[in-house]
Amino acid sequence: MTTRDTEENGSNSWTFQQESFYNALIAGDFSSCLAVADNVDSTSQMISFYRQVVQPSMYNIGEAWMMGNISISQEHLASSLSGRVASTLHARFISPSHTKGRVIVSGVPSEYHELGAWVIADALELEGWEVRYLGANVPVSVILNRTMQFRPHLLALSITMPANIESARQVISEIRQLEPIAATTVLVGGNAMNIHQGIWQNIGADGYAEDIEKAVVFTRQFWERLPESKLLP
Ligand code: B12
Repeated sequence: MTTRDTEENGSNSWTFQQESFYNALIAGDFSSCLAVADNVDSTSQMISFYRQVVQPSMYNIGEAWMMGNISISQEHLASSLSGRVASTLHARFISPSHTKGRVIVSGVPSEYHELGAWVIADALELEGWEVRYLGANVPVSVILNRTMQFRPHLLALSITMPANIESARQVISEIRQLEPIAATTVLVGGNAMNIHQGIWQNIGADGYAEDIEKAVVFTRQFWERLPESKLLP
């Protein structure tokens, strides 16, 4: 399968690649994962690849694990392989120029799911944002300290487990009480936000995006509409 096939045949090709990628994950075969990722030759394709290939493959891994069709070790291996693929793709496209503002991307406390936040961070970096990616299961104090020091235009929080929605609420509430960073725009996303539609407003966030494609659209619009007074320093 070539990139040209992908462009000409649209979603059918992604479907084909998703099957190949899923099978490679199940087999624990990094080379075959990379062979699928080799079809990605632009940053916009990378975003589609995460949304149409990696994300559904990992969701299917979750289903297979829940049904008892694969072992916990296969699920761990699949996460690790997806992360290694993401590192490879990021290195392929990384550009050091920052044409947009600063963003912190972080998992909330007790949140061990990392891949969603990771690919959002990579996508925003390639969009020109100056990114600080904090990882998974980040304590409230670390998110607050980093936000105080880095003064991001945007704080992007990832929440997969519904049980961690309260962690997100706490992070946002503490941000709002710290005068220098109280007005930081907070964008949330992740499985828990997708299941509980609309809860992002209830926990005090300023925005929500369902997936990597919508997150990129949100951040582009946010940056275009940001008043000049907020661009400095
Ligand atoms: C891999 C995995 C794990 C790995 C994670 C390893 C790692 N390093 O990340 C490990 C083994 C740690 C794990 C642990 C657990 N897991 Co788990 N896990 C998964 C699995 C299979 C894949 C997750 C993934 O990588 N998805 C791929 C990414 C790309 O998708 P995504 O996270 O949804 O991200 C996209 C969007 O949501 C959005 N997004 C994400 N973050 C953000 C942030 C912002 C700002 C924005 C705008 C958008 C955004 O954009 C992303 C890209 O499009 C899912 C299955 C599933 N359906 O999600 C289960 C799943 C999430 N896990 C589940 C469970 C139950 C658990 C455990 C409780 C299991 C246990 N008994 O220990 C623990 C909980 C740990 C914890 N406290 O966090 C359940 C959750 C059910 C629920 N709704 O409550 C799921 C759905 C599996 C299932 N079918 O039952 N898990």
